[in-house]
Amino acid sequence: MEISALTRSVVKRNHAVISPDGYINSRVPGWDNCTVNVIINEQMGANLCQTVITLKETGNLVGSTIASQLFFYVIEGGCTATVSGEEKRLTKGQFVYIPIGNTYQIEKPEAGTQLLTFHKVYETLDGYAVPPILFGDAAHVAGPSYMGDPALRLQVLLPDELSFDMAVNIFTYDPGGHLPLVETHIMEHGLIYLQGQGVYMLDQEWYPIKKGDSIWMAPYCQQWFTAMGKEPAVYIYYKNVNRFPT
Ligand code: UGY
Ligand code: MN
Repeated sequence: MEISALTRSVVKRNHAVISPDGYINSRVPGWDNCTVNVIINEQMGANLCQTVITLKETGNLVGSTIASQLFFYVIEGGCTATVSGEEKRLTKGQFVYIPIGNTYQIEKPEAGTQLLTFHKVYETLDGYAVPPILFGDAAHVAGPSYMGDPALRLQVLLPDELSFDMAVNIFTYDPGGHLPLVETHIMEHGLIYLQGQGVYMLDQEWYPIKKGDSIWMAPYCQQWFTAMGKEPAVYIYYKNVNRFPT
């Protein structure tokens, strides 16, 4: 018999591993007929919010972006997204970036639709306009090798432009592939595994990780990952970028 007092989830000062076995649902005003799990939030010391939303067939998300920009990514299934009047059907691997100052509706989901969101308070930059609404498809984003290692591939989903203060990337590691160095950096991450498994080192502690798990890494949380198993390990991650280090 499994012992319900055990979990792989941990929440520490500068990192967290959240596995789905610890999920407790939140009710979010405007997000109806769905299950919302708030994975990362300022309550844990983070400067971003990450949620996973599982929609019923009647699921309907309505809202507007005010201080925070919002990024929706379809993990499973499909739905219709309308952003300030622009409507598109989104399926697995597709996404929409919603800058501040817009209204949105997500509706008509397929059964079993699961969405990922990243939210970040937008920091304006003198001389640059707020970025535009952006619909995209990860399947159409190139994945060049990372730092010259063909076992690692990085897809950059949002434009590499100064008007954007957040990046969302998909990192794919072939089995045995690993980060070429222990990263020690000011940027913060939120991520969720879309596929595979491996071992993550966070702040000199070691964690087994697999599909469905999420991780928060605070600024300067040291990080390294190696993929294990028979299929590539894939995670989609958030990173704050392009602003002056105050
Ligand atoms: O972009 C990054 O900082 C990325 N290489 N970090 C990570 O995957 N933990
Ligand atoms: Mn990093």
